Amino acid sequence: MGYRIVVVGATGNVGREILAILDERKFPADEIAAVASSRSAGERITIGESDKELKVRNIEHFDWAGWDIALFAAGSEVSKKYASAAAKAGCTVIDNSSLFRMDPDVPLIVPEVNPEAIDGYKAKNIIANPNCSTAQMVVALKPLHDNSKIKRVVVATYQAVSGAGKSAMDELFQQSRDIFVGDPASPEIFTKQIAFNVIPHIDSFLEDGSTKEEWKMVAETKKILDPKIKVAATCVRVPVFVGHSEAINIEFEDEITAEEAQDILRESPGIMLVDKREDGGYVTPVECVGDYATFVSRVREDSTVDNGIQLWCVSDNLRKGAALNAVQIAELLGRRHLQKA
Ligand code: 11C
Repeated sequence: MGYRIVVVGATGNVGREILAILDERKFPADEIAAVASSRSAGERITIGESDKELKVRNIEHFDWAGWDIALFAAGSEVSKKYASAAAKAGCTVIDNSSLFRMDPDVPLIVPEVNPEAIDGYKAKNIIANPNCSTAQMVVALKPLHDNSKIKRVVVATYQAVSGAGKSAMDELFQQSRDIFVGDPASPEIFTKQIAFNVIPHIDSFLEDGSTKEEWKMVAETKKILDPKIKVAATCVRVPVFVGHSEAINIEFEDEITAEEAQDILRESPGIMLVDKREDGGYVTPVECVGDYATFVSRVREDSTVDNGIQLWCVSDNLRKGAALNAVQIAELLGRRHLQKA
């Protein structure tokens, strides 16, 4: 007997990836319900590259009773409206939005980093999935932190437009084409031209001059990995369709060489070290698309601080940053709590 799984936001960027990954990893599902807003209800969607199809069901009339796990990937508003009802009906919610992440009764999980924290999910029957830029960073930081405590992290992100949804991908495509043929590029989703440009602004501005995306990297890293770690983040949108990149500068309590850091990262779960110190001997976002790994390259010592290491980290933001992590949480939940005979 397998699980009865609901995917909410099944027609979106992350929802489609969740369906593909459930299929790729042969998640033991007896039934999968693809659920979305009334606008998409009735559409037929294919699962990944397969010829399997699902008919999209309307969330407004969906009965959560009898379903084991719901993976929500439709944004905070939809989670706010439906996630608690689903959880109360006995369907464990794995939520991709930022809505529950800082709730002390909701575990925020990256399975390679803090799997044991999932045991607290019963308080609300909800588990939160972190922001994509946090997920890949904590995968890279965790094994290094286990070796020597991290005091401070300074990170600059280079985030793909798919993090902002399908229409943002369309905007990059359209603007690139417009500029190429000499037409003006008109920003709609982004505040400035994104084609052939970079924008140092993701999510809303906070009073201290930082953005919500930057705040998420700080607060989520503390909740997932260690509240003592100080994080300074600058989050930047770049004209890349899929794959977030991060330049990460880490300060440790104890001395660590670049070679030791490479050896640790090479052996760590979820990480692929590609660090040849030669032309092309590193990973770029286009190479990580469709992959599960968090790629780490350019590991080197930072001689401007005591015990400093710098590295480059790239991952598919729709996969490890969202859909894959959510499916891994479902797998972890199955192993630790919801065993099926
Ligand atoms: C972006 N990181 O790249 C965002 C997308 O809190 O789940 C995910 C937002 C979130 O725009």
